[in-house]
Amino acid sequence: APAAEAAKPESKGNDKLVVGFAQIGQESGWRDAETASIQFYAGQNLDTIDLKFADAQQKQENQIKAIKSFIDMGVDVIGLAPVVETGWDAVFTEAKDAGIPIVLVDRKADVDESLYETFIGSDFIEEGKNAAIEMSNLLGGEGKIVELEGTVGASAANDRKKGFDDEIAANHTGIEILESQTGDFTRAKGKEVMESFLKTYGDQIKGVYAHNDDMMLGAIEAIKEAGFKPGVDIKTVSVDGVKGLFEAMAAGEANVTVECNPLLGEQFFTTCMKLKNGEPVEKWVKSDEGIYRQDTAAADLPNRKY
Ligand code: GYE
Repeated sequence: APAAEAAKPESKGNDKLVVGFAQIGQESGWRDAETASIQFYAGQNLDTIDLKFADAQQKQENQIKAIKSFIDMGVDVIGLAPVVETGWDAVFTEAKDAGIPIVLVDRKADVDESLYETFIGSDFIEEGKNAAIEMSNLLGGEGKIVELEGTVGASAANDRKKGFDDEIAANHTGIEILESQTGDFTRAKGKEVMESFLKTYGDQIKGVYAHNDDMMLGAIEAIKEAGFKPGVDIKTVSVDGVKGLFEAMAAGEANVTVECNPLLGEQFFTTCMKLKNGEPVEKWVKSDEGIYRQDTAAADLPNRKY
């Protein structure tokens, strides 16, 4: 409609799909792969896609600012990987009032379903549950472990914890979590927190569960520096499936990674295009993912894309 077009300066006389994407930052190899996937797809389709990309450097306030500026630009669709789950109601309502659909990518937001169109991403509860089963198998159903949590308040951290805890409580009561602490999804903090766990609990620790591979790669360094063998003395289960973790598995220094797919670029833009064209989209576009273990890591490595 002409009236709507007048209110959308970027779209006016622009047949391209104009998308604003508010990325979290660059905390992990996983996120770098996601950013690359989104920018690559847009770059391959410059004649039909105009991508405005914002990096929020891990701050929700920066993501909110980016969304507000996308609303002012009058983009067709706003994509967001919400750093934390809560605190989005006001800005999502602004987008809705401006007639701009919101697509959540890779992490969920805790808002009324009417405030966003769809979530494209993984089932983190399922990932946590699978991680618990793998840990229990590695430890023969019994042992003390520590947990490196993701960013406080992030859906990927909340649900990976819940899925893991529920599965342990229901079916693997011989597994005891000595302590859980956030490592903010980064390698540096994962290492730091693991060092302090090792100081406190020493050889009581038989396993580490990390909410992402980057934190585990940091933890592996800490374990080695403390004189233990990661993957042997201390078993590891983490989430993502980044190349570095496959290398660690191939070297015998890690045990399992539960895959979480960051290559969402094509799905994201296909969904945005449907929304621009007024076509229906599913409320949750779920990723298809596997579980990878040490025994096949060397063979799997050449096929890994991130
Ligand atoms: O697992 C982690 C990242 O939101 C699913 O964020 C994503 C998570 C991913 O930094 O490595």
